[in-house]
Formats: sequence, C-alpha cells, structure tokens
Amino acid sequence: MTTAPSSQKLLVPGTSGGEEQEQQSHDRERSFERYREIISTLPKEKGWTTEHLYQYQGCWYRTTSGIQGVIWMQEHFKPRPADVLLVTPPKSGTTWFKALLFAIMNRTQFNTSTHPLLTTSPHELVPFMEMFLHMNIPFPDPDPLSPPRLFHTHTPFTSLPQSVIDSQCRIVYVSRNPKDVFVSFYCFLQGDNNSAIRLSFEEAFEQYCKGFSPYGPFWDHILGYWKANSKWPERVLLLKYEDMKRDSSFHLKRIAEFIGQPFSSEEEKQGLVHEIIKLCSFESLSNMQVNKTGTFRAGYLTVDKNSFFRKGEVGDWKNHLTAEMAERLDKIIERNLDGCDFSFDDSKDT
Ligand code: PAP
Repeated sequence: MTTAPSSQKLLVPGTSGGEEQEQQSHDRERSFERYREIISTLPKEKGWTTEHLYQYQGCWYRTTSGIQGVIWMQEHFKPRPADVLLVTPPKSGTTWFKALLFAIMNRTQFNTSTHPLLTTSPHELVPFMEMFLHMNIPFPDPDPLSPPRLFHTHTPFTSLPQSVIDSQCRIVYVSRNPKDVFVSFYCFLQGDNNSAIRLSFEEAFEQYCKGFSPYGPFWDHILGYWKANSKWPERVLLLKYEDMKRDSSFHLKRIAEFIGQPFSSEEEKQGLVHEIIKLCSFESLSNMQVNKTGTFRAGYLTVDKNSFFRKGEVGDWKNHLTAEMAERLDKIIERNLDGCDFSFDDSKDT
C-alpha cells in the first residue's frame, strides 16, 4: 500500500477545541435530566442482561444509557457530505466492516507494516456514535477541509439523526443471517464481563423471535434500511456478511466505488484489494496481539477485545439451533421480510 491523502483522526475524549468541548460538557449535564424523563415513560420488556429492554422510537435497547446515547447523537451529530456511516445490527459483522472500511478509506496513508489496524482495535479506530455521550467525546465540527470521516452506529433508520437524512453522507448497511446473529449474540453475552445473561438459550431465542432483542425487532432494522436503499440507492448501500465472505474482492470494490473512492486499475494491479482483504480477514485480525488481549472502554462498558472474535463463519447456527428453532426463525424471516428481495444464504462456508 502506498501513500495517500486522507486519514481518520482518532476520536478520543477531549480531542476537539476547548470552547466547543466545554459547551458540549455543559449540554451533556443538562441533557441527562431531560433524557431520564423521556426514558421513564418508555415501554419495557424482559431484558437479556438487564432487568428490562426499553423501547424507544419502535426499537428495543439493552440499556437506558444506550437510548441516552442515541438521543444525544440525534441532537448533536453533524455529518459532512463526504462522511461515511457504517450501520450494522449487533453481531452482523461490525468489527470486520469497520476494519475493511477504515482500510479502504485510508489506503494511501499506510503500508502493511505501519497500518493502524496492526496496533489498534477496529472499535477504537472507528467510533461508535451511541457512546460519544458517555465517553465525553465531542462530535467534531463538520469542517469542510477535513478528509472524509468514518463513523459507526447500530441505530435503526427511523432513529438516525435528521442531519444524516438531510445530508449527502453515504450509509453502508451490513446485515447477516439472523440465525447466526442470534447465536453470535448469545455467545457474546455469555462471556460479557459487565453483566451476566439472565436468560437461558431457549428463553433468549423466544424473545428474539418476538422481536424483543437489543436493536430489535431484527426484521424492522433490516426493512428500514432496505426501504431507504430503494428510495436513495446512491446514498444507502446494502451488504450481507455472507456475500462478503463468498466474494470479498467484488464487494470490497463495490464499497470503494459507492463511497466515491474506487480502486484504480493501478491499485488493483498492485494487489491492494487482496492486501486489504487479507489484513482484515478473521484469521489476520483475530491473531493480532492488539485484538487478542486487553480491554477497551465503550462508554459505560468495558469490553474484552477478543470477545469480538469467536468463529467468524457462515452457518454456525447449525451447531446451536434445533431443526424446529431454525424452521421457526426461517418462517419469521420469510413473513417479515416478505416483499423485499432479502434472503440469507444458509450454506456453511468452510
Ligand atoms: P458488534 O456488533 O457487537 O460490534 P460484530 O463484530 O458484528 O459485533 O460481531 C462479532 C461477529 O463477527 C463474531 O461472529 P461469530 O460469533 O459468529 O463468530 C465474530 O467472530 C465475527 N467477526 C469478527 N471479525 C471478523 C472478520 N474479520 N471476518 C469475519 N467475521 C468476523
């Protein structure tokens, strides 16, 4: 990989200008109170790791802090037209696509021996917008001279900030077979060192099927972005975890083109597409020391870096769901995603 113009600035607490930061800290304190009032009126359901899930604007959240983060983002985030927003339902490939997008957007800045992905978790390189409030990170000014920025959110389309809808920024949406998502989520929460899972595998499955899961119902999440893509195909790109697994090269080039940074034939000849795929592969990322050990702070949570790497396979649900469970979920997917051309490949990739 050779040199290039744009590089994502790491967004860490206290990195923006003093006055602006002070103003945001002040807003923060006043906002907490207002948010608490909003949250006290919200519908509740049995939680997975907390007593309750809370429903805000039609979507279920695992914690009230998560909702506070969404409202804060709705009120404060100002995108630039060149910015890129990665959106995923949890456990649908966030870590992988953060790495891929970061590598695509910064490909002329770094070579394979100096790449930030070798020393920094994808979750630290690509900020999760719902956590800005709790980590006291000011949303940066939409400085027209700064290079395109990359952000991530799990937020459903209907709760995206109005500023995002009004802007020309690109949205890259990744979904994954809900059967694999459910298994991945349950395994992740079992190992979560912040809060033990309160539900058995069967109880959690029941809740998932009813739509009572973090950022659920999962079908509404997918449908929201599917509709947005139908309306604004030039602004919303739909991708699937399974497709990226099967034909990484094709989909990587699609992403680069969509965000306005297509690979030149020279870059392709140099093997840059394959270098990025290799760098961001499960084998590569999961074996890096930076992703194997230690924790990072995600707002009010401390997360083990290795908890984002389990198997990284298509079809692992076959080792966990009974035939009845799989059939039930298939019917739910079929019924709720009927009318949109969305289907998920079930075959194992290995
Ligand atoms: P998040 O939404 O909570 O940030 P996310 O990264 O989407 O999590 O989910 C982790 C899943 O992605 C894990 O799937 P599994 O449980 O079925 O194994 C993890 O293994 C998988 N994953 C992480 N990195 C990669 C990668 N580079 N390639 C493919 N899959 C990956």
